[in-house]
Amino acid sequence: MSRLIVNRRRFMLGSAAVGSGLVLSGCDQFDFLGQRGNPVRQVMERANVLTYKAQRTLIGDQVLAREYSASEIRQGMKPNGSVEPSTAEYNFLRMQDFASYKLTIKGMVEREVSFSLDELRNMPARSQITRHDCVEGWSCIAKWTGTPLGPVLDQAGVKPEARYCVYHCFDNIQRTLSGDILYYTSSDLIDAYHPQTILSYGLNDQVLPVSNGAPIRLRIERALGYKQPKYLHTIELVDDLTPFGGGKGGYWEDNGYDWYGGI
Ligand SMILES: Nc1nc2c(c(=O)[nH]1)N[C@H]1C(S)=C(S)[C@@H](COP(=O)(O)O)O[C@H]1N2
Ligand SMILES: [Mo]
Repeated sequence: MSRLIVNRRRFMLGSAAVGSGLVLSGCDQFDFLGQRGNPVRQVMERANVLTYKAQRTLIGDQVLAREYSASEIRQGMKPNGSVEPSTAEYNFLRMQDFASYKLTIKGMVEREVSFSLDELRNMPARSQITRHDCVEGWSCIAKWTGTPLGPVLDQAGVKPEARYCVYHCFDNIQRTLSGDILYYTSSDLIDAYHPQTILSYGLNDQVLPVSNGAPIRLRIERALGYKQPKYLHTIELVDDLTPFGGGKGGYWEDNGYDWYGGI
C-alpha cells in the first residue's frame, strides 16, 4: 500500500508541473511535453501507467459509473472543444441531415463493417443520466441515449491481438501550417466493452445536436471529458497507438494529458 501512496504522490507532482506550465506559458503551453526526453514528461508517463494499473486494480473492470435521476439534470449540456466542425466532409453530411453518414469499424477485425445512422438507431438502445467531468474543472449532468459499443464491435469480430480502439473524428481541432489536425482519442477494450459505453445519438431526449457531437459521439462514462469523442466516424482496432498523431493515443493525450483519463 505504501508503494501505491508514493506512486500517487509522484503522479500529483507530475500533474502539478503540467498545471503550472499551462498557466505560465500561454500559447507554448504544451511545447515542453513534445520533447520526448523531457524529465517532467518522463515522470508523468511513468505515473500514468501506475495510475492506470492502480485504478484498474482498485475499481475493477465492469463497475458502473454513477447514474443520476432526471431531476438532477439542471441545465443543457455545455458544448466544449469543437462545437461546429468546418471540414468539407462534415459539412456535406450535415447538409443532408447525416443521411449518408456511416460509422466504420476497421483494423484488427474479422470483417470491416459500416453502419448508417438508421441502422445504429435500430440496434438495442440504452439511456443513462451521468456526469461529464472536463479537466478544465466543470461538470454537467445529462441524459445520453445510444447503442452499446460492445455488440457493435462483435459484429466486426475483434481479433484476439487487438488491444485498443482508436476513435477517429471529423473535426479539425487544430489548424497548422502542415494541415489540419483531426481530433482522435483511444481506449482499451475493457472501456470499449463496458456496459455504459454507448454510441450516443440522443442527448436529454432530443437528437444529439451538432455542438455536442452529431451524429454520433461516444460516451465512456468512467473517463474524463476528452475521452468522449464527438463527431465519430471510424473505430480502428489496433495493438499499438504509436503510429497515430503524436503517438500518445489522442489529440489531448499527445499534448500531455493522461492517456487513461479515468475518474
Ligand atoms: N471530436 C471531438 N471530441 C471531443 C472534443 C473535441 O474538441 N472534438 N472535446 C472533448 C472535451 S475536452 C470535452 S470536455 C467534451 C465536451 O463535450 P460536449 O461538447 O458535449 O460538452 O468533448 C470531448 N470530445
Ligand atoms: Mo474537456
